[in-house]
Amino acid sequence: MGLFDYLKKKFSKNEDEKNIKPVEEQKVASIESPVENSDKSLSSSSVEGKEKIKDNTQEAYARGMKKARKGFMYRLKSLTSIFRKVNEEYFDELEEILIEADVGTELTFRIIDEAKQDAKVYNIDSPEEINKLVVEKMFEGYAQSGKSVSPDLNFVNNGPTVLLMVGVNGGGKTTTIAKLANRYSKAGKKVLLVAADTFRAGATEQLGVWANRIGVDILMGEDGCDPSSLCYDGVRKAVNEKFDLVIVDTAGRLQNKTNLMNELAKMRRVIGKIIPEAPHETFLVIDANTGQNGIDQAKVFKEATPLTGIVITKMDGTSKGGIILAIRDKLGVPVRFIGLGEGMNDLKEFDLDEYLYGLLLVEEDED
Ligand SMILES: Nc1nc2c(ncn2[C@@H]2O[C@H](COP(=O)(O)OP(=O)(O)O)[C@@H](O)[C@H]2O)c(=O)[nH]1
Ligand SMILES: [Mg+2]
Repeated sequence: MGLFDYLKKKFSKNEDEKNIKPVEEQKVASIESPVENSDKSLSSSSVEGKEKIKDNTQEAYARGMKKARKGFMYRLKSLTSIFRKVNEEYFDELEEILIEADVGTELTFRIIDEAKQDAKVYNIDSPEEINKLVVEKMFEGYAQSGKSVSPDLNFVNNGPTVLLMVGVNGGGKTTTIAKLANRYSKAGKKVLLVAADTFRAGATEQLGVWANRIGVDILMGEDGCDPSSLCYDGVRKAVNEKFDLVIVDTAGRLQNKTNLMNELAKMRRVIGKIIPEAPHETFLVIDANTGQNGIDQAKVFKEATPLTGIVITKMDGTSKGGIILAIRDKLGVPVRFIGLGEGMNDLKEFDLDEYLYGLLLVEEDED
């Protein structure tokens, strides 16, 4: 079964789920845990509750990826009405659409070259068929390079789990921390926030407002105080007071890689003095609108500190849905969560199938 058929089948509302093969058997869907798995981490145990979460997720992806869909799938479709057969010009247009969707030049050239070869070898000249082929190639690569990492946080059994959030200013770190804190506190976890972005004036207050609103604890220092000592105090407090999750906000200074590296290394060191395995998770937050520039930033962070996951924010605000592919291609770090809007519930676990459906197949909003 091809990608499109698989997705249509999986997401069609009235479909009897038993007819759908398990995800592992599907060509593209061989990565990351499906939505069903992710529900386990939340408190909802009833079938009805699970259905609700699933619907919310699907709806959030469909809504949040509208711009990306218009920037990609609608353009692909419009090509098919201009060309009746594929030719060199068709491939040029296709290449432009992929590059503008931020799939990345290298990956785009690779995909287009392969598609041209296939078109020749198998004698395919229908634009629709070539489009399908290209889309399948885009995501086959993702599926193959993706290890089966669960997007949900890996909680440790004993003591608090520590999550360090890094990324440039304005990317959405603080907002994402609030969304994660909200998610896990609702699921019954005792959450502590550490406002270790002490560099930017007002950053501490911003996190404080969120903590208050969500109803979780926060440890704050003075503006300009040493972020590492705040981390130390935060993790010690979390151990003593039996918190389940500590989320550490950090400053996003990128001007000087050595400084960034030193600062993050120091934070990790002091956290490790209290819990040797911590931080258990380090997420890099990337704004989907930053395109290739965002990928370059990500490389700097990856060199500065070990990363266990990426959070892509503001997917709702971009017509460039391909950044997910470029990230996987360039960084090899799994995307764990995706920001699909400003609301507290608009942060979802990254699910390739939901993402693809949102990018390729939702049709009701064609205006
Ligand atoms: N539309 C949209 N806006 C977001 C999303 N995530 C964050 N933002 C906005 O991005 C802006 C910067 O976020 P902030 O968390 O302060 O970034 P930080 O400097 O990295 O901590 C804020 O206005 C957020 O509301 C998202 O997924 N969608
Ligand atoms: Mg911030």
